[in-house]
Amino acid sequence: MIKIKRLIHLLRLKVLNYVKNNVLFLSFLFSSIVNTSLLRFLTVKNYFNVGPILLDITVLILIASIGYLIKPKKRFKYYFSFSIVIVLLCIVNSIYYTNYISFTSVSLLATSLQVIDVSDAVIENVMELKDFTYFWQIAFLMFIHFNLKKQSYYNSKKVSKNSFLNCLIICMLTLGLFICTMNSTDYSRIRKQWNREYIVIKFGILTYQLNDIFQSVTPQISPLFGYDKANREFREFYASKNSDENNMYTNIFKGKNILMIHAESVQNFLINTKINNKEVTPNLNRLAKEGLYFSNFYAQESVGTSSDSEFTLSTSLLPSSSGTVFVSYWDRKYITMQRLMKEQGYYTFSMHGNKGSFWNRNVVHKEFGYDDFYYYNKDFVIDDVIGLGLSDKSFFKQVVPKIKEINNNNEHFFGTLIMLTNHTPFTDIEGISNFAVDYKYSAVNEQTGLLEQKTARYLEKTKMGSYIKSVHYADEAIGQLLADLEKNGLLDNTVIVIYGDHDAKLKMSEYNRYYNYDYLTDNLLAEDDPRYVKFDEYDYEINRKVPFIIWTKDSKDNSLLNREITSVMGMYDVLPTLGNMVGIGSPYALGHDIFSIDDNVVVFHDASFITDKIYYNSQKGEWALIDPDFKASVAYIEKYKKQAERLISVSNDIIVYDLIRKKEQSELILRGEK
Ligand code: GP9
Ligand code: MN
Repeated sequence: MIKIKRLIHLLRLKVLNYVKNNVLFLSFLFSSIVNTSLLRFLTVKNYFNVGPILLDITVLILIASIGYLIKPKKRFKYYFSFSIVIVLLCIVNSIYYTNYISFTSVSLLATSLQVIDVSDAVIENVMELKDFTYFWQIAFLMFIHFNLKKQSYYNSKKVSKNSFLNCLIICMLTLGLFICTMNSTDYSRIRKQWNREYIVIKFGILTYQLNDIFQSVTPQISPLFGYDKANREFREFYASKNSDENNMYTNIFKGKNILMIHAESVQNFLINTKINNKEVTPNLNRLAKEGLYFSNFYAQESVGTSSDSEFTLSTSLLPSSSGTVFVSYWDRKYITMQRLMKEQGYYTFSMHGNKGSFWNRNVVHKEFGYDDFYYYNKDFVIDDVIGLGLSDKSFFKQVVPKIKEINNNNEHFFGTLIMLTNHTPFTDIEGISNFAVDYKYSAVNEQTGLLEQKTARYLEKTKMGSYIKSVHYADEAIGQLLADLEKNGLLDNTVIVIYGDHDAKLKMSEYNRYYNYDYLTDNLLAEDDPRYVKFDEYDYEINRKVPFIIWTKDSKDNSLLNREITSVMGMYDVLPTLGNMVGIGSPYALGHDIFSIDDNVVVFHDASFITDKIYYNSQKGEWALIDPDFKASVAYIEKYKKQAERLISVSNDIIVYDLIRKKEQSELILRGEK
């Protein structure tokens, strides 16, 4: 007992001694951690997560440890300067959060003056008193410093490599501890950095900001190398590219309003699907039946999911090979559908029920040529929240009067409505639709001899089940929108274009149950059962199709506009195809007008591709036949393999090296206009 007491006493003395000898170091550390945590508390209201505190401590000890290598008399200046940086970081982020519900990015600050039209932003409370609470750190450190000076503290100090090394060891330990708490979502989110709040909640503000610097600087550095080669290949590619010829669809929609509906995560296999004899998507089915329905259409997104699809649709280019265009390469010059429509005299707008900073849309949409971006609580009443933001039904309700006003004030409009509710994880929105996903059937009760209604547990409480309910909700929302548009006379001169932005990314096992459930045995069919539907990884890839529909009120009576197009088509074909119909086009489109090409190919971000004949997996170098009668030759595969790699490379070079802008600039110089 006495021994323990002595040990505790000794330990106390040691700690006190350590604190006495390291007052400045500890004061810096303490005040900085309080401030970075305070920022999290006041912004994302994240109180009980140890992860960000561990990482903040790691980064701060790393910074503070260098103080031990600095002469004692200059040490205060070092800690003081970093304190100012931390205080400013907290203040700037606090203000930014108040106004944009997100955190700042170096890449945005550098160009913010050109692109953020402040008058457009929701700056109701530019600054609040709470934004300045962080200043206490400066006063606190100065107070400590003057007291230490009085006690001649600095005279007794020396440069200490040992203390520095001890700090590094502690850093490794805290970092190791943090890494143990990370999951795969964390890794992917920090790499993509599109959900800034998530990163601050999980990693803390300091790691977020360091990661942001890295993400923002990489695209600036990479163009320094390889420009000449990229430029040559770019020019050669477009010099040899044939442009699509006019066809019977040319200008068919010239002068019509265009309303694009970005159908979040809606996949094509649910179109015309019935469960319990009820259609999952009755509204989409009707539109597909009455309009132009492209039934083999693929999104070509990469890690940038929704934003990549928006990018590919708008530009007919492919997503960038590293990072995402919306976050890292949004400031390059692109020929976009929005800009081209604007040049035709259209008013262009986008609307979305989530925060404007998501995917950096509040910056990118302006840059891409939308006159206005209506979003979240800037323009909508957030009266019904599901998942990430405003529910689709409430969103669409509020969208209609706005479109009406737009229609009254402009000759033509081109708008994009970005849906949100049908977003992963679909479990969050269980109960939003009463669509039954368990099998209902009648069977005779052997004891009573009477016919009974039975339910076999099919998809309820599975991811697939939640997804189907959620898609049903999205379909109802689309139905409601169309009915409201019609009521307001807004369908008379408007073309509705609906695209699924990417697949739902459900697991293969979900499909297995979906295709192979036998309600009579309440089990999955055996593989040797003749009814068994094989669904391997190739079927999975081929099944990632999303709907693409072009519909007008009277398309059902027009044989040109009332057709199913089964040729394989990709998101990059939308600009050439729809563009031809409205009288616009981009000379840099990588895709084709589907009505002018016979042997189309859809290239995915990893150089896998699909044609009407085969699906080729570039990772494995293997392919699956789509047309069972096709004899795939090496020459056929090689031709498309080369084409896929070339498209990806040219597209990525345009993005990274800003080749369209450079080409336009050199043309101006040649013409003597610059
Ligand atoms: C976010 C929404 C979803 O506002 O568009 O984006 P996603 O996660 O699908 O890329
Ligand atoms: Mn999406």
